[in-house]
Amino acid sequence: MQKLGEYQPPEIWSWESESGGAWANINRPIAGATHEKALPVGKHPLQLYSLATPNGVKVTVMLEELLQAGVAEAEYDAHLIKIGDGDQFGSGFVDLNPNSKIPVLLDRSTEPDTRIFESGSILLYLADRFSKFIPSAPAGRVECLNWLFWQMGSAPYLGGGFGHFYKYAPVKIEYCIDRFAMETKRQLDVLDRRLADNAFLAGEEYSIADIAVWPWYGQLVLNVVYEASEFLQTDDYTHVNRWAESIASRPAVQRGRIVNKTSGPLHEQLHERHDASDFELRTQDKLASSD
Ligand SMILES: N[C@@H](CCC(=O)N[C@@H](CS)C(=O)NCC(=O)O)C(=O)O
Repeated sequence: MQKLGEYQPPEIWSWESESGGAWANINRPIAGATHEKALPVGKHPLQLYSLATPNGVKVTVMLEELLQAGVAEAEYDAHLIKIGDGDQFGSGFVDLNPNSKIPVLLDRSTEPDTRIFESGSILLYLADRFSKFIPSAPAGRVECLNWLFWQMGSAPYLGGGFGHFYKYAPVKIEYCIDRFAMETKRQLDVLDRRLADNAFLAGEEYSIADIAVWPWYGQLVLNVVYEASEFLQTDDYTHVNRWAESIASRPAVQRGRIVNKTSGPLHEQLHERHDASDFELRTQDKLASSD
């Protein structure tokens, strides 16, 4: 790597595989599978292949919310995909998501099976399938989708922009951190203004818009992602904080956020979820004590 300010792009970019960034080992300029590997399949119609990053948590929260709401058909198996080990480049995974990113859902109750990738697409699929967590009136539905798609377009500036340069890049680059801190604060202000007059993003009803936005922006103000709440002064966004705390206290969110989690306290790590009882019996603290 060159010193800051000294880099001049060459005529043709070439892949420097050891950039030194936190995720350098899995970043590649090409798509497709790197190895043959079939995915495991559990007993439920819904098979989730994921990891508890904010994008993964959206789907496990949604599935737990559906179950909490009494939708028994939302029972699911959540298989762990270790992206740091390159599981997303296995042939079975790539067959389900050619973009090689978690989360991926396979619905085996349809003929043929339905693959769903992109977390927003998964949330919308589940909401429509079970008529839950999406307003039924056209105006409410559109507002819900407005915020769902807002999240899909905005969070890469928070994650790939701010989070990357603040936490993961091998050097702290003021220009990059400034640029994305500014955009992140602007986005928090967008949310704060919306939530000043509305309990939830789509209005008075908790919906897939909140389920998509909370793991990123809710967990940012709760200081769970990037440990940047002081740096960004996130306490200033009082309405976002009120909304984030109310969602964090939901039982389904407390369950969903620990599914496929491989870091943090052991009682908050449920590596795989195949049954509702796993929350009681199979978190890492329980598995360790039964060894
Ligand atoms: N827009 C996608 C983003 C998914 C995504 O970026 N997933 C990350 C983890 S948060 C991933 O699988 N990264 C692995 C890789 O880039 O190789 C979605 O919302 O589903």
